[in-house]
Amino acid sequence: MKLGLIEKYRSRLPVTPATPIVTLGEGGTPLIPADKLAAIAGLPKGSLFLKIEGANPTGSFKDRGMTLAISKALEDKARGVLCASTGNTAASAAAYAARAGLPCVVFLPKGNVAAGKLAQSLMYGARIVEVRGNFDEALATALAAAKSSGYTVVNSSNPWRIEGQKTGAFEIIEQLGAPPAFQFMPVGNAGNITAYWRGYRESGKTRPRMMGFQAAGAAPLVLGRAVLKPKTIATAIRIGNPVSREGALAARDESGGLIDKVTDAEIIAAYRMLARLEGVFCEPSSAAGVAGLLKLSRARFPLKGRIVCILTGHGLKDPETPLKFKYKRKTVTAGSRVTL
Ligand code: AN7
Repeated sequence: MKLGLIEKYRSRLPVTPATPIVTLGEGGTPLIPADKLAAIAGLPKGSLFLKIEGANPTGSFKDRGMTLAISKALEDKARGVLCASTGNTAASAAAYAARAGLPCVVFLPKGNVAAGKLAQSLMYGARIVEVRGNFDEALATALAAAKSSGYTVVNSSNPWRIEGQKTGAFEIIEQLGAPPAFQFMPVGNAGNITAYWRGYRESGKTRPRMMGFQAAGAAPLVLGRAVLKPKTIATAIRIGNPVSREGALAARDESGGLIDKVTDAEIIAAYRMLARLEGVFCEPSSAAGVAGLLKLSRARFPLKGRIVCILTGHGLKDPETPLKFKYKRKTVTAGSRVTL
């Protein structure tokens, strides 16, 4: 039987014997080498790895924080849980709330949530509030609704979310036998880069340089100011005013890393390369870190040592984006001769 990550890392997480554990067997995701991508980035064989967070129970890294946030909400006798989300937090909250028997309300930016994520929230039985506006506006709407409602907010402003997500760093250290030299990852609300940095710091060994990448049309941390109308094909990171801004900047500065931006074209190129060259189908936002790695390698940024890219969500979350591309395909009559 696969234990969830709370049981695995109990001594390093804020739980007590009285905490009711709500788990779907999250964590323990694969870390696999990506030698073809490494060659394209001019890196030696065996130096580049992908952390497949799409292998979590609801298909994204959000499950790491949600197992803890929902367990704590249950322990605290919350009436229910709510969140605003670009889709993955909502899907994860809805699943863990269903398992806990807690009502769940999700506030979604109308028209900008990938189909698979919306399908998940519907299936898990969450109440769905579609907000005419972007994620940042949906979050403000959700927080106003939460006030004196008895509902616990499970956005990454919830401290348990970050605590749970830090376990990604613990796993990578176990899988490599040591921390990597660099970690590349997408940045939206900046909870994940904050959480990984905490995990690496708590592990008390050498630490990677944290390399975060935002979409060029939604890059508040690169510009140094909020973006009122964020725009990107990578809807998961279509966020103009990150909640964990300070955490992300600290991760960058304390690790000697950087937070940069990548264009939609660069994101899509990396997204397609991952699938075609490595057999790894992630969602577009997840490819932002790899797009950043390719961008830096083109600019001859000095990269040395082992590099991990966090692929935050599964490609099947968003079945619509791939269908926009042109592919060669043909239709034949059954029984007709097809030459290969
Ligand atoms: C696939 O679900 O913000 O920088 O509301 O779904 O920790 O926000 C999702 C974010 C990267 C960015 N990759 O992580 C939400 C939400 C995927 C994501 C991010 C998200 P953070």
